[in-house]
Amino acid sequence: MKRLLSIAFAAMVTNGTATAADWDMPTPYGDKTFHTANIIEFAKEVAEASGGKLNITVHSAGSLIKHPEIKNAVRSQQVPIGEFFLSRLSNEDAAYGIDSQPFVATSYEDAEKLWAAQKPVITKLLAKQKLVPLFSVPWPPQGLYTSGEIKTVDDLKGLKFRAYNAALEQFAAMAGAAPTQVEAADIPQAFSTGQVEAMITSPSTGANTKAWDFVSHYSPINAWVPKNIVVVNKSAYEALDDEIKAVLLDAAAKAEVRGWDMSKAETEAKTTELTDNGMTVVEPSDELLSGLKSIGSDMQAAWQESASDEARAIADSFSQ
Ligand code: PCA
Repeated sequence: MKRLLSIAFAAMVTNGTATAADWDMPTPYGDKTFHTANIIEFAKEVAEASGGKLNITVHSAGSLIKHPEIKNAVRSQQVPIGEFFLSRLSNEDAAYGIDSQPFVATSYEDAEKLWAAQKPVITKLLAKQKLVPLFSVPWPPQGLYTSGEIKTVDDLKGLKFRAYNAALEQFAAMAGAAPTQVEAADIPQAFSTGQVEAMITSPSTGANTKAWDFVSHYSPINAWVPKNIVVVNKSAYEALDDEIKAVLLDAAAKAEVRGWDMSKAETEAKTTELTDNGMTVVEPSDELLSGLKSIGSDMQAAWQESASDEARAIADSFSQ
């Protein structure tokens, strides 16, 4: 008994308290990104509300784990928690990718409705991998960055195009452009070395990567509203005391609300930043939009054919 007690005491001394946990949290995007700022705030709230019993250290910009490996790192318990771009998992199930399908959900209102339909489905899918979703936050609606104005889909032909997931790669290819996958952190280099010459992303990522150094025009085509997600490993979560579990879930719920608000505020603020730095913001012509939408409906038809029943159920409940 005496020996057991002294072991317990040693554990208390090394950990501060017997139940304290220190979690490393890899995230893909840089510190200037509002998603990262939101997560840092989340970590701070968890540390405060748990009285220092759960300390989350955020490792941003892929510094601990590279973006494509974050999900599996959480799954394999290499790290207990992490953030990634949700639709990157579309190769596992189309349910993960519906927010990145062109012209399905194009406003925050749509995105909220889509998330309500998507959340229960992906929660079940993630549970099979022993992952628990904590919160998900959208990027501002996605727009088009080019040198010179794009008036029709034909103007995109042959452009070396930066993509960040399979859906965008497909969309760019169907528009006649030549897509290449590039992480957000590598955008400036990809443009400066001529690897890419155009992209679709949010005003946030455009402004954070100083798009004005490489392209002259931004067109808010508002093609989709994709999301990041924060997930925790089930075993790591279950190892927490009930009181700390509640702290984590409460901070997560707050981070989701705060993140959506931050995203909405960014749309205008970051578009203004593009203009302030000399970019021309042009509303897309009807011809461009209808051309892009028609590619979107072809993609949607193909998506429906290959999607799982669960994924199709999301689309059905969203369109009601
Ligand atoms: N920014 C991220 C994903 C979507 C967005 O707006 C990126 O460009 O990689």
